[in-house]
Amino acid sequence: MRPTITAFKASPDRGRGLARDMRVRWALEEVGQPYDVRLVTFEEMKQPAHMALQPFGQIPTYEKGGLAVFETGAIVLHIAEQHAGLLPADAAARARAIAWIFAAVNTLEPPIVEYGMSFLLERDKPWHEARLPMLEQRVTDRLAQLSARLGEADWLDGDFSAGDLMMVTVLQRLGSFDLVSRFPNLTAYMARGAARPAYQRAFADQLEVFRASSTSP
Ligand code: GTB
Repeated sequence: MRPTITAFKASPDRGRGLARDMRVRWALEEVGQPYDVRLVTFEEMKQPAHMALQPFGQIPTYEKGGLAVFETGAIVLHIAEQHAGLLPADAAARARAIAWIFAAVNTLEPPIVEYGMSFLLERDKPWHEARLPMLEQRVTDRLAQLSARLGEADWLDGDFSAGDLMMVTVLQRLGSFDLVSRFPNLTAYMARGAARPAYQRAFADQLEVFRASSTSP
């Protein structure tokens, strides 16, 4: 049975791979699991049918058989547990890879999203300029720590794992800002992730959805 995920019918990122369904698509491609996509509008995401799957009215969701999962960290972990390829077999290495999933969504993503959202939502506020250095410092501190841990390694802990997949997609949220470029090893790490064939297939698929949505009447 193929799982079904949800994604934006017309992604505000214009197909740049920044919407979070990208993480789920990439994970499914890595493990070779074909899937279906149900595209939803912002309005549909707030309707009871979707809210039953995702209590916060967001994408993505994952459904297979009678199971429905929300939150990208949980979805990617579920996929990694159901298929070989995204988590090591060794129990200790597996626990460490799972720790990187949580680090991505719990330690890196909050300051990165807050920094990005400050430009979208607070630019016209009188205190925006004063607050920005603090937000930038919070992100830079985490990037410096991540950079120090990664060092010259290809991936965060041994082979590529679901932890790397989540971390790369979280770092991509900084794409239009000049912060990751201060850390050449993180820039190379992101490029290694994006060069993976599974990433490329996932990216092409989500871009195709955007192209179709912008040409349809
Ligand atoms: N913690 C949840 C998870 O990881 O699954 C967060 C899910 C989430 O934020 N979903 C967003 C959403 O549904 C889409 S990805 N938002 C609609 C809403 O809340 O009403 C976030 C996103 C949106 C747009 C861009 N962009 O344009 O660049 C990037 C990322």
